[in-house]
Amino acid sequence: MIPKSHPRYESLLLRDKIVKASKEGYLAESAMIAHGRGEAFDYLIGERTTYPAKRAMYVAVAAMLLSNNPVISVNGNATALACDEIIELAKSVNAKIEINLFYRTDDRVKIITQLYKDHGYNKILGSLDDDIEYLNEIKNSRSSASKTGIYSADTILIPLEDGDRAEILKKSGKNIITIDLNPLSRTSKMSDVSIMDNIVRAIPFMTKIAEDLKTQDKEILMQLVNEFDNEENLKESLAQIRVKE
Ligand code: PTJ
Repeated sequence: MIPKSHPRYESLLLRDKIVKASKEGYLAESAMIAHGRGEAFDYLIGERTTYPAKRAMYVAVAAMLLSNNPVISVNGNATALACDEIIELAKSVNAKIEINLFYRTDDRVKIITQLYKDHGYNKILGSLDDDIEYLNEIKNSRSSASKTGIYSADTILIPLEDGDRAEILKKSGKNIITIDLNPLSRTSKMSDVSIMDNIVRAIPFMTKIAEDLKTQDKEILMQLVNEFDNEENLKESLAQIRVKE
């Protein structure tokens, strides 16, 4: 038990979730390295949601609400840290959820499928019995996608995504949104909307934004999306990294 008074309480809680998920057998072997990298960037931005991240979240939610087939892609880390919150966001923007693993194994897919069921979500795509197609006709697991999900999606939210996979998705012509604490990652640079924030803060905030944007006219959502410049926003995100003594 971590005492609530511990100065690193929130951060240690997330580490605990990652350790638990690793013991449950559904994380990639390198998941803790990825988590540690995220943690370091979060530390450098003061573990807060910055203004450029908020702006990107408004644009991301608007884009999802405007899409015909938005999909939230989930991997081991995203599930360990924000399973319930992802389900909430999916409901709120009417998006599908698809298991999309960089290090895909049947065992991991099985455990993650069951986990979402245990959390009340039975419609997960990318499971073992789903209809799988290959993006850009590349026949390997990196480009596999559910026929009714990522394969036919127009907008995909890919939190904590590896650069290779992001590149394949981008090349297939999809509108890509990422949540990635590293504004210098290939995924952040390649995406159409990059949210430099911790997934545990970003996803619930996006659900709140969705409740607001759902009441707005379509023109306002389109304006948000059209006026957004991801490159500029990433520069502003990077400038949020300040080393204070
Ligand atoms: O479950 P799998 O097989 O799909 O594998 C998942 C990982 C994350 C291991 C895989 O996609 C991977 O290797 O990813 P990368 O290349 O390490 O990229 C993950 C990115 O997520 C890095 O840029 C991290 O800084 C960032 N990141 C880590 N934790 C968080 C985060 N971003 C937001 N919130 C976090 N909590």
